Formats: sequence, C-alpha cells, structure tokens
Amino acid sequence: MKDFKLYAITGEQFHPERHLIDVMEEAILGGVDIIQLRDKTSGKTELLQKAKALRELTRHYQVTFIVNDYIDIALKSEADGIHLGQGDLSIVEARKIVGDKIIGISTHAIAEARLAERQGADYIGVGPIFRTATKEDVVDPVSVSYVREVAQSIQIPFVAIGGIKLHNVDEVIAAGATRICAISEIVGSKDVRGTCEAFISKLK
Ligand code: TZP
Ligand code: MG
Repeated sequence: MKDFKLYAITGEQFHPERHLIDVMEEAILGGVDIIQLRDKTSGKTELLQKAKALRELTRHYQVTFIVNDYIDIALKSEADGIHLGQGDLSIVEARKIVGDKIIGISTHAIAEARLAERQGADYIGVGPIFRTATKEDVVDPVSVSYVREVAQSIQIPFVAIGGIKLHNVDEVIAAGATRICAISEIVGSKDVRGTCEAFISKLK
C-alpha cells in the first residue's frame, strides 16, 4: 500500500453543523493521506452514499480510502481497503473476499500484532494509546509502551490511535510512531486544515 503519515477517521458527531465531505476535504488539504469511513449508526443505504461520496473525494486527491467494518460497502464503493476489529472476521477470511485490497486491523497487544503480520495484514492500528471517549466499549489504554514494543518488533506499517491530540502526539512519536490517527482532534477542530498541518509538521 501507499505509505501514509496522517490517518483521519470520520466522526460526524464531532461536527454536527458541517457536512462530512467538506470536513474531510479540509483534512485532505491539511495533509491527511488516508481516510476511513467509520459510521456505526447509519443504515446501509446511507452508508453506501457516504462511502461513494468519500470515494469520489479521495480519488480526486489521490488519497487512500478505507471502510470500517463493512466489506460489502467497501467493495460496492470501490474503496481501497477495509479496517477490521479483533471481533470481526479474520484477516484470512477477509483476504479471500477482498483480494489485494488493503486490510487493516486494530491491535491492543503484541500477540495480536504478530498474528496480524503473519496473516498478511497490510497495516495495524496500535491503541488506544490514551483514554478516549470516541469509541464505546474500548479496551483500557495501552500507553506508549505498546508503541515502543511494536516499533521494535513489527515490520508492517503501524498507526497509533486513541486519544491522540496535538498536545500529546510528541510522546507518541518519541515512542517510535511515524503514522498517527485521530478522530476528535481532527474532525472536531474549528480549524481542521490547520490541525492536520500541525500534526504533519510534527511527523516530518
Ligand atoms: N480505535 C481505537 S481508539 C479509537 C478507535 C476507533 C477512537 C479514536 O478516536 P479519538 O477521538 O482520536 O480518540
Ligand atoms: Mg470494527
């Protein structure tokens, strides 16, 4: 997959007055190079509409587009890949369905990271680093020590996620992260573009 530095996930609850596509376009203009559609509430019809709109946007800017949870939506919208959780279907099963599309998976412990790597994940999520209110029933924070562990022993790309803000990202980078993911700090910002630019300058 094309490498990336700043990964933004959608979170429409953080910008009730602004349109999804406008916010994500600002994020792209700020330097985001991968976008994930994450939507736990919309029905399939609405979800597919959002996925297609984000596909059009990301194609225009040549940004990677990933769909969370729904392989069918990823396929129908011609997304570049899917993102799985530990409770979803396995990487091996997903691979049979999506072929050479990108498969990412969330991991919370080094054993999960090693398994994901062995099973052919294209990247892993590493987190939640800090406490976050964005994801319900999230596991306890893994802290930057898990970033350190992954940086030392995993070869595939990994992206740190969970409670990452401009004020604490330096600590995550110092632990070895070269790719950062955020939801609320990016899409909840009054200045989405400026926030992304600030993240990118820290990742340089
Ligand atoms: N997976 C692990 S933490 C998280 C997800 C989807 C939520 C991250 O959101 P935020 O607002 O950047 O803490
Ligand atoms: Mg999931």
